[in-house]
Amino acid sequence: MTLAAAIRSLPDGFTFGTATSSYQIEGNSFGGCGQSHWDDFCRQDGRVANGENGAVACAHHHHWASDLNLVADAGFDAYRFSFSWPRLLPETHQGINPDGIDFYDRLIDGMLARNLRPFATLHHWDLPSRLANNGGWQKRDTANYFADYTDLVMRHFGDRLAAVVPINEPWCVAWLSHYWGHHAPGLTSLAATAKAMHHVQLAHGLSVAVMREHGHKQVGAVLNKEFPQPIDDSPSAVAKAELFDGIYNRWFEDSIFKGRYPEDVLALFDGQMPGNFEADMELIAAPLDWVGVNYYTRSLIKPDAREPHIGFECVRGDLPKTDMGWEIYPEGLAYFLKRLAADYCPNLPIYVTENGMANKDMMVDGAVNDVERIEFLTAHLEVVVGLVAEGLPIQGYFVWSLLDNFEWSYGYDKRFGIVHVDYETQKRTPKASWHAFQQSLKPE
Ligand code: IFM
Repeated sequence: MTLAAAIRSLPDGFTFGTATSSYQIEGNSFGGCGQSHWDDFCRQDGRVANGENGAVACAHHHHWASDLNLVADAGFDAYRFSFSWPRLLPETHQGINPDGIDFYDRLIDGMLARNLRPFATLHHWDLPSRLANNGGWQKRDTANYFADYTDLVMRHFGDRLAAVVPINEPWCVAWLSHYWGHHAPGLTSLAATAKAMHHVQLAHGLSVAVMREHGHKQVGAVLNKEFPQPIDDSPSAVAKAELFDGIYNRWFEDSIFKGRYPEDVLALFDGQMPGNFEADMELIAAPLDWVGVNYYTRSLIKPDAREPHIGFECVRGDLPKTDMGWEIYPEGLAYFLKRLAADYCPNLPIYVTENGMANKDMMVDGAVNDVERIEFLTAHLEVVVGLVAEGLPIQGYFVWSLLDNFEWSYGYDKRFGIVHVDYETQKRTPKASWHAFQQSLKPE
């Protein structure tokens, strides 16, 4: 199947969009943006490739209008973006940055003027430094401040947002950042992780409650999913894959859709969970209007007794890989979409809110022929086509990402965009994948 055929097979009204996030593209040295813990993390030796940071990134703060033109000209009908908490509240919990308000006013109005539906995220990882320095997600206070920040966003922008979620990929905010230390704040502590795993979910619940007070009717959650495959058939590999699934996946679905945390992961956190966390579960499980899945790859789970606490490591197998070293495994996307619909939220609209690949893109004679990316996206869209035909309520698909951008600890080395960015000149060059979408979504 070609990309065009996959797109044509999806029903009228199916949403096609592309996604970005604030720290990865805006350039936080512009417009009075405050410091986030990512700025602090980038300053630490060895944390980010080449010591890079998001100070300039894609200078989207300046180029937002032409960037939105790229979204609209490709034929997408939705754009997923995130608000930057430190851009709106740079110094204190109440001191609003007027330039931040103006920037998002222009951006959202710019989307509406181009018939792009704004899909907003309130937190895509740029936690204000003042909160991080006070314990960040280990502290309950951070969840309360997040509720206040939600109120600010809803008051200024809520009625113009087609859909909204509190937090992008809570697993990354909690586990990846506090247990594996790959992301800010770079901790490797089980005790810190247990607190963060709960407070990020509490922040979700508090934020959803504020959105409801403002009457928003398209409130969702965006969860990243990685398919855990035991390295072999041994009972220990199977058991460890189950634990990985609990940590990565079930922690978030079980709490949001069933109002409880999985027992196996609670056992891992024994004695480290915040006191009386059970009292928050009803709030965390408040009904949603939709759910988003971000999907990229699988992990092979290999028991390893030397790994403290968890007793396994994640390794990669023999499948073809993207430039991240991530195996290409569209079957995993099918697994999670089916599991959500079957076990967690029957009939709830589902969106694929991120899917894409880093590729060793080459600029040749002014063009980037990223055929690998077109194949990757087509293979995953084919999965969606099959499941929609089976009756799953999948309502949209967003490509990660519109632009090459700051890929967190990998800096600018990894290119995920369907539009190439020259970081010296900020010139944008649509890649072959962008043209393939345009030809499919806006045929002549
Ligand atoms: O770049 C990230 C994004 O910020 C969140 N989801 C995964 C992407 C690729 O790693």
